[in-house]
Amino acid sequence: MDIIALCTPLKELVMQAGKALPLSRAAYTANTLEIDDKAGKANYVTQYDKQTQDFLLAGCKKLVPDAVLIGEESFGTGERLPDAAEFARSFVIDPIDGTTNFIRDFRHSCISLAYLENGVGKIGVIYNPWQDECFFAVRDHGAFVVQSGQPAVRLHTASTPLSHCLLEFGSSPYYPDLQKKTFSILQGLFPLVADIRRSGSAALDLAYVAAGRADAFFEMRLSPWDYAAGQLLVEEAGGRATRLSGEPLLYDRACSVLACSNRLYPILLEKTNLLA
Ligand code: LIP
Repeated sequence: MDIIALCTPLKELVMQAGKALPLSRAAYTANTLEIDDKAGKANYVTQYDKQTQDFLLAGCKKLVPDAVLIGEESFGTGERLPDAAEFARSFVIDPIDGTTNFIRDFRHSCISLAYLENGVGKIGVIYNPWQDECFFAVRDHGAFVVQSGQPAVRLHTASTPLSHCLLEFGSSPYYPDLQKKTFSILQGLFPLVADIRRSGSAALDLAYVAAGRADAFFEMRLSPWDYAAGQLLVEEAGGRATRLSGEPLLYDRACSVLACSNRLYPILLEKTNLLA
């Protein structure tokens, strides 16, 4: 597969889906937001998550007919997933990452789509329609961001010393049993860094690490659709994204995520494991 050639139509597909979303409460209240509860605390899905996923899956099928399609809204929370590593070609898709933010008109959510070959990310696209910012990466060809039709800008992770770091984290709200560990790590790291941020969109958190807007991100449990595109962005921008144990991210089930620059990685890997 010519992944450079495939990246452009995938970006166009994701941006078309993003531009179709209602970007303010006024817009979607008019269409009455339908919110369904999924398994797990604070785990919601709207008709826009489902419609966006249907649109993206149909578009991916046209572009790569033999690819296996793995979309968030096709699976239950914590369910075992088809392992992308077993397929020559697959797409891993989060139709709206940051669904709670979307429901609350927080205006910080995105569409995250990754194309993988034998379980290895080859193309990642993360689009935030509220900022009209599209982050994308092609394996071995770099990570970029394009905003409102401007020329693409190359992304590089920041080289911030630990004491000046901006640390993003996720609170794994769907898994209350992980709260103690999450805040134990946070309590241990907070005095060592400049400050913390919790945005509500893991995919955008990873894109921001790749862009150098933040220096590190961790979350105790996420699903492959939350991190598939962001992992490639971080790696192509000069960083690492693994489980908190240092093992590779999983693509057949949920796992923890630690992402940061190559420089910070050994330091944060050691400290988070001491604190967990
Ligand atoms: C969300 C992530 C967030 C995490 C939530 C949820 P969703 O993705 O972006 O970081 O804390 O538990 O996984 O469910 O909005 O696509």
